[in-house]
Amino acid sequence: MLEALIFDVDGTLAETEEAHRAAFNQAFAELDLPWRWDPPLYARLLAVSGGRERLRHYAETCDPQRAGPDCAPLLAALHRRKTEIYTAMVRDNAVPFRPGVVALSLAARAAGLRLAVATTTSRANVLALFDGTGGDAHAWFETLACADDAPRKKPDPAVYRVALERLGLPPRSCLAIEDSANGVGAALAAGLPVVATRGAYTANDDLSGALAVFPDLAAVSLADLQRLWRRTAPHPPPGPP
Ligand code: XBP
Ligand code: MG
Repeated sequence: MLEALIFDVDGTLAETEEAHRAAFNQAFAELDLPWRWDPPLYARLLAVSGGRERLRHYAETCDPQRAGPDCAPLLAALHRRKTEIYTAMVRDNAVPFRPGVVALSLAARAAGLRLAVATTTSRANVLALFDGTGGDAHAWFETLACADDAPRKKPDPAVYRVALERLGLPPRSCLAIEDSANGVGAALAAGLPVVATRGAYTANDDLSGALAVFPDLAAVSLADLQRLWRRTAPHPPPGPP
């Protein structure tokens, strides 16, 4: 029986990456760095999960003189400030949940399914997103597995394994909902069946391995997800002849 839905956050629960991008650029300006991430560049940089890892990748590939062992304090300060800016931004100017997310979450809970989050962003960012949308979501999710809990980022399966351990469920009794190639890869590597909803920044991602790819969840019912999940459930052994 499908027992839990495990949601990714950025790009899946909400289209938050534009807010992340704005927060990165404001942090660059405040620290007098000549860095500006426009949407096409940010789309490429999103191949690297994790803001901290994304900053290091950008510094090493695009501004190597600032990279190297001595840039770690700068990158850490940048990411701390970016997170402060982002949490204030989404707390004050709500980024709404994507179409269908609220209805599906409430239907799943009403049907007795458990909900969890598995994300490479920080817990602070997830809590700020929930605050900005009115706060109800704090009660929907039984556990939030975040970057704080799993330093190795997607497509590494670590964050999904944390969510599964906290739920006390085997991967096959859950269904992951993701938006990106890294996210689908992480769920599959953790042994979970996964469905995907393409986000604004993942329109061209390779989502192979997902049971289904939807434009969003607006037209997706819990029954649809249960039908898809049942395709992956082990068939009961044949009965006596
Ligand atoms: C998306 C990410 C995050 C955000 C930035 O997370 O890769 O790194 O882009 O947030 P997911 P941080 O899709 O797994 O929710 O700066 O806090 O990493
Ligand atoms: Mg995502």
